Amino acid sequence: MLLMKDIVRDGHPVLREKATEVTIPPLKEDVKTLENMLTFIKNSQDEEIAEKYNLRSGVGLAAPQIGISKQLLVVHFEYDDQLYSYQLMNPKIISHSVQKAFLSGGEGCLSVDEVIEGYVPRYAKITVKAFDINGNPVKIRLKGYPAIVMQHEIDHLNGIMFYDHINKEDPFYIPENAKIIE
Ligand code: SB7
Ligand code: NI
Repeated sequence: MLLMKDIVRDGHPVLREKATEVTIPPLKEDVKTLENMLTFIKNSQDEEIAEKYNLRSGVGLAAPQIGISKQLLVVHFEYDDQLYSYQLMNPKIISHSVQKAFLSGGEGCLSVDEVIEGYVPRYAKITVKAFDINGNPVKIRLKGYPAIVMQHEIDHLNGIMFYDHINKEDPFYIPENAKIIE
């Protein structure tokens, strides 16, 4: 079972590497990693389990965050009465809107212990091509909050942290035509 001690913290070089693609069909080892990652995220959202094991709640996780430099990610959350639960291999953003969007409360990261304030502008809509846990190709269209979370996770596979997107001169700068997500 994955615990907070297994979460790699900011400053570790693995968080700045470009993760390598995994083979399709997937190796058992990579399937196991995705299963462990999803269980961790579900546990982190379960009040009792999270309290017992001192887990910080998260809506997603990328393999580099557990020290594995491979293109594997999970997201798991409910939004607008819809469940967004994905275990993805080799995800790629194949198209995106011109419009940007950002969370009014900024972002956090399980690998970053401090609160870092500022808006994190991202694409408002994205289309992602990836492989699911069975090695089947999937094409996923997301907008708003789910699109933001997916971009946060894909960034981890490219060595990018959320605060890299915060405007250095003015952390609360709002790009033109950006959508604010409450
Ligand atoms: C706020 C939080 C997340 C994504 C977008 C906005 C995910 C936090 C958990 N993670 O560190 C996953 O990488
Ligand atoms: Ni993160």
